[in-house]
Amino acid sequence: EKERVTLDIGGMTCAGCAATVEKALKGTEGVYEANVNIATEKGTVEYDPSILTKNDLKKVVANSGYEVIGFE
Ligand code: 9UX
Repeated sequence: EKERVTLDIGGMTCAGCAATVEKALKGTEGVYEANVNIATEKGTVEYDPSILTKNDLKKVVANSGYEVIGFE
């Protein structure tokens, strides 16, 4: 199973922040691929919904120091 979601991320101010969030997402079990863009302040994530929920992704972002403002 593979699902794709776009996260609206708040609190990132430079490319380093985006890299931190991306690394946290990529290192999470159940995440296949993650890309975080500082310019758009969005992240796209491909994940297995039988392992992770969207709310779990939100927690991963929060634990890395940033905030998911919404899902698209
Ligand atoms: Mo850039 Mo983000 O130096 O905390 S990594 S602002």
